[in-house]
Amino acid sequence: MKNDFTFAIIKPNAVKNRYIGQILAMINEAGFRISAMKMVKMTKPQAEAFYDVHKEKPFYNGLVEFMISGPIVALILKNDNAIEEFRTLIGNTDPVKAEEGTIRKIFAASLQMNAVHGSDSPENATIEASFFFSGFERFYS
Ligand code: IDP
Ligand code: MG
Repeated sequence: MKNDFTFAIIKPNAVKNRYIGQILAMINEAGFRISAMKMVKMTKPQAEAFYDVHKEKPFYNGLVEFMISGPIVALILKNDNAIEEFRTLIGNTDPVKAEEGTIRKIFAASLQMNAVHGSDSPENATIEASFFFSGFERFYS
């Protein structure tokens, strides 16, 4: 069965550049419903834990520093086939390779500062959503 939610982050560069509104508008226009949302600034241990899967990668330290450089917006988004649909909406990790009209193509500053995060599997969506939100903070209808 295809999953019905994904976990997303509006990253620090997009928050700093005042793109929250435009990105949320694109998310809504693409048919997603917001199930949970908050703006927070991660601590270094939190960012390290969130990106633990990438800890051996050469970009890990830079990524952690970037993700704690300012507030982020964390989101749980509902839609049919949410993970795949959201990854299509945001485009390739590298904005140079991302399709025209995708969120990363429009709002990314670089490969690292690529404006948004989207979960890559139902397992990771569940882990990531519960890293940021309790059941009490989620709306299920
Ligand atoms: P994804 O966000 O499209 O799933 P991942 O490979 O999971 O891409 O990488 C996580 C994040 O790490 C990316 O969104 C980007 O911010 C950063 N990143 C990935 N590859 C590089 C790189 O080669 N240089 C710098 N940052 C990178
Ligand atoms: Mg990823």
